[in-house]
Amino acid sequence: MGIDELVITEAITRSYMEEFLSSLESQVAIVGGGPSGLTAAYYLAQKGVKTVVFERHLSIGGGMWGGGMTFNKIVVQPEAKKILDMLGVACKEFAEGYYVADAVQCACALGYQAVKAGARVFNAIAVEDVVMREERVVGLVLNWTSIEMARLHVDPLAVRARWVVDATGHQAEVARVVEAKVGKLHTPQGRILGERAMWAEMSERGVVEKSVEIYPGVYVAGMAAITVFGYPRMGPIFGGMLLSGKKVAEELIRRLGEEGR
Ligand code: 48F
Repeated sequence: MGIDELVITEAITRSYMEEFLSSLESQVAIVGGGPSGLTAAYYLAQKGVKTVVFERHLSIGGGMWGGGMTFNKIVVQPEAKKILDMLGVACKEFAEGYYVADAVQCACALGYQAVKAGARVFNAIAVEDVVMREERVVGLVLNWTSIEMARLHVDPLAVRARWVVDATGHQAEVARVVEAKVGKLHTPQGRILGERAMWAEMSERGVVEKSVEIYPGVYVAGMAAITVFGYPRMGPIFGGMLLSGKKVAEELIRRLGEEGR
């Protein structure tokens, strides 16, 4: 049997389009496939929540691959180690309360487990805006990263989601769009405060605490939460990222459950 290029092309195009069409409406749309976004996706999908992740880059994993200064190891605390154990990532105790894991293994495991659990990841797609109805975000505006990079004047497309998670990292891109469009976030300060200088302990606590709804329909996770709430950065300790994603997933599972009642 020969190999037909047209069959390959049709297989890719049809399969992709089928999945894209079935992702036009989801329960949770996560912007950013870094550690916080992927952890949220994993926990949501595991509970059967229809979850989609949009990632600007070709590769998921965000800032995890390079550990600290490209020494590709990450550090996590005991609570977050439990998540890595569950994902099948090997952790080694370095000192009391500090575990070291391989950054590449972590990034691969997170992506693999999230997709295996049922999350649909669309890479090479950038979120450039939100869709709103009255005072609530109800969807995302998307375009190909390649179009963004080439600065082509091409209109985007839109998807709908009951909940959006801003897991875009240091830039808090979705929060910035919402702030720019509506003028005021539903946070105590009403605006993005910006990330402060490094203080790992305070930041690791803050990132979980501040992984909350910042505007109707929008949650923040990971470094985006730090940026919105003006907390310090923490460097290559990743426990807070994983715990933040888990917290947002649990919160959304609860809220979707309440809505379904
Ligand atoms: O930056 P990133 O890894 O965010 P995170 O999950 O984790 C932060 C840590 O990696 C590290 C740290 C903790 O120790 O300080 O920085 O908070 O992943 C964010 C992902 O979002 C993508 C981006 O390419 C990256 O993979 N992203 C950002 N903006 C957009 C986006 C956008 N507008 N559309 C789609 N993807």
